[in-house]
Amino acid sequence: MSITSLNYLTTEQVDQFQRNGFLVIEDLLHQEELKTLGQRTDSIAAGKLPNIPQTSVQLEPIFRSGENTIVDQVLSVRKLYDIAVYDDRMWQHVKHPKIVAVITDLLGVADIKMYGDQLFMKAPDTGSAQAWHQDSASWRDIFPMDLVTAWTAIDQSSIENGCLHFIPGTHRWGMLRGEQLANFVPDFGHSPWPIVPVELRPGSVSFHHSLTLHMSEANLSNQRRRGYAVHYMRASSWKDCSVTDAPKMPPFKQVFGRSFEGRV
Ligand SMILES: O=C(O)CCC(=O)C(=O)O
Repeated sequence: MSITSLNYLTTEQVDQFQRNGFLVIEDLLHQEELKTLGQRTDSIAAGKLPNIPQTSVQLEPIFRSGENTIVDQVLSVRKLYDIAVYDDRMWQHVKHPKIVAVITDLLGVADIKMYGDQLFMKAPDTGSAQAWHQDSASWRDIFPMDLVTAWTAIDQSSIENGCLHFIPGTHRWGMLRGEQLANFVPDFGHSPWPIVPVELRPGSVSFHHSLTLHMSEANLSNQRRRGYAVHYMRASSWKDCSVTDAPKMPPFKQVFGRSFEGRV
């Protein structure tokens, strides 16, 4: 499949994303693709791929602090990040034609770079929660604040094992940090700010805007919940180097289309 035009999604799907700040596409990946992705994930978490630096592996807090002893390395990892720049299999996923087609439609441009990637392992019993946040509140050196994440369910993602939850329309609120956000959190779940849990079958992908508020609960179930989040931006984005407290990222790789002099 090749992508040459911005018309993979229907107008209704693009409208839905623009209205809610997120969109679900069920069964985007074939089961075979998913199987190799899941196997690669576990090999990286197990430390079997020497080209992935240890700095890309973050353990769950209870293992980091020594409160729990590591019995199974793979099930002790909280997340793997910045892995696609080191690993061809993960990069293949970043460039997946269907995912890139959705991203170009949602951003409305064909020139795309990867901002970064994070693989949330969310192991049974120990997978920790992710509090309410907007991604651009961390990536506050990238402008415009109009990035899109493709979150691929490697396992079934359910309310029980900590699926993503979104608050529709919050991508139109602008950036909220610290007290600006904390002030609203008690209102979430009540009108006019419903919380929408997004349960996904393995191989389905949810897409969210970088200002959409989202969170996930701890995994208290006995089922794994791995999700691979790839963050895409316009190749014409600008990085404000005077912002010093944003994450330090590897060089941004071109995913599709053109690059622009003086931009990311
Ligand atoms: O997978 C999770 O639990 C958190 C994901 C997330 O925050 C993101 O993809 O931006």
